[in-house]
Amino acid sequence: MNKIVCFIILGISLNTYTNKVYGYIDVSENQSVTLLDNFEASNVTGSTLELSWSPSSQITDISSFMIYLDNNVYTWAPGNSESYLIKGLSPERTYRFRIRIVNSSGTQSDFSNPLYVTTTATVTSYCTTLSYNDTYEFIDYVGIGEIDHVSFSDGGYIDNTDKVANVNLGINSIELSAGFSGATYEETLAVWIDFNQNKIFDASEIVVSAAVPVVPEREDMNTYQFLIPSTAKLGNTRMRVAVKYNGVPLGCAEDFAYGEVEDYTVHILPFAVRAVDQNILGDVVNQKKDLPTIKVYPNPTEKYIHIANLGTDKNFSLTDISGRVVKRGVIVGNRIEITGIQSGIHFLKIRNGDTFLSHKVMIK
Ligand SMILES: [Ca+2]
Ligand SMILES: [Ca+2]
Repeated sequence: MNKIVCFIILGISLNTYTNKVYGYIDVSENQSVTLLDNFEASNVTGSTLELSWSPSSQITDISSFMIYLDNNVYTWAPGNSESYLIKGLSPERTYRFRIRIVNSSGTQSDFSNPLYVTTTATVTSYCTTLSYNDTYEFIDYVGIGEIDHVSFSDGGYIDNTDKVANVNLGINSIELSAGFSGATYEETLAVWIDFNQNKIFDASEIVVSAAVPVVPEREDMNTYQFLIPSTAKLGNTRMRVAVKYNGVPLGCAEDFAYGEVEDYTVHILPFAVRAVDQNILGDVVNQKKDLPTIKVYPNPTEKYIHIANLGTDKNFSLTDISGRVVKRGVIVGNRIEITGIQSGIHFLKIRNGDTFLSHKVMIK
């Protein structure tokens, strides 16, 4: 099919760049011309490959390269570049790459000849992804299982895989917070867990994708529940957390302008047999290890939640029935003031290192 929608011939000489430039032209591949010399792929893996080319012998005024993956723009590369690392690909799949050249006045060239590349069968390492700028917004809290990690800007990406959380097949929860150095912005949080341990975060492994709620006083931490399917492989695997300004983060395919990416390890265990118990003070929803003697009272309550047998001061968070964290901090004086918190069922989580207790509390 020869489909030329429109074109604008900008030059006079048949041998100049401007003569090759078309205004937003849609041409079939058999009309495409070779605009790049030595356009080829190397270092092909199951999820990445490197495109490279030599400076065009036909075009001299190059502002940038528009790299197309199949029919979509994958990225823009600077005009002085001669290679680009393509990330976030799937194993054993053939991709088509084409490039258009953009000149200094913004006009786009025709497509280059297509380059077809097939990725390998296996992926040997996790993809890298980062934000270029984590000055204004970043991840400042990740809480899951034994992980209770407060941070600030970490340079766009940080490998926290030395931090390990035990999780179970079935329903789990994670607490996340985006931090800001000044004004707050519209952010989206996303979490992936590599359930099948193939070192690829695919769409079925997104466990959280949510806009950061805009709430007063930067109390922007939320608890998100998610399901680890019974098909997930047991053992250690990677969890990736990302926060991104003005858009949904992608697990591998992009580096982006504003936000942060943090990687952790989760240790997936079989389905949990949860200790649901009734004591005189309320329902113990989940209790681990060395916190069996802690008592929470009264229940219902209206001004303070008292905690008996606490021992040393411990971290807590209080979430409402929708999962929003309404208060968090350190328990001081064996009580938590709840004045001003809306009435209703809440969940008090008390942390002490790698142990925690969740307790259902009715606030009057
Ligand atoms: Ca951080
Ligand atoms: Ca995977």
